[in-house]
Amino acid sequence: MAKYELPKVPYAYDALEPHIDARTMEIHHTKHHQAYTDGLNNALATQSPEIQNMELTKLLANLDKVAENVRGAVNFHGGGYENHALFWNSMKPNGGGKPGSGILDAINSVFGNFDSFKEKFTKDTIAIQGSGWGWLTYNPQGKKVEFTTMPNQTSPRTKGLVPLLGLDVWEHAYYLKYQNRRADYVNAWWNVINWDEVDNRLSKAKS
Ligand code: MN3
Repeated sequence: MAKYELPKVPYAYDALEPHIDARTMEIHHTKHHQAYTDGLNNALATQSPEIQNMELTKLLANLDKVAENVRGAVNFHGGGYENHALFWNSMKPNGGGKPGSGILDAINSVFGNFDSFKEKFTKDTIAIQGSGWGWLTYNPQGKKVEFTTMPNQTSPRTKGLVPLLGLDVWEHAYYLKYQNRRADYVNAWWNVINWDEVDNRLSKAKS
């Protein structure tokens, strides 16, 4: 059984230059994302058809259903699989700027205004210790967006949150171009965000 395949990146590896360089994109996708894909398939291979056939988003939100001996692997590789698929699709060449009305209203109602949100996301994501992600999520309980950081590849879904926009701050995401300058990478990333995609995710999460 090899249910999961490496998802496509919807633009060329050099399309996000100069903000994210082609070599980083290529290695990040073909090596790192591939490794999460393989790791997820391997972990699920030992599980029942019921678990194997469960939607990944559901699986990540219900890790207690997975046998204990592979739970950590499904958390890590399953999170890594979905996080990266979301990541590629939430970027585009000539992206950035301010988001459209739906997501902007949601951001404004929680953070006051877009600049305050951007400042918090930037500051708290740069401050992540070790490897992890900064996330704008939708909380279906509170019916509002929220910012959270997650360690390693753990999905926001494990906390009942729907991921809307995530930034990977593992060193593999930026070290070739930015070396130790994580802040420069985070600041550059705002220029490639695909806000239409983020807005679509919010609409879906609310419906
Ligand atoms: Mn990564």
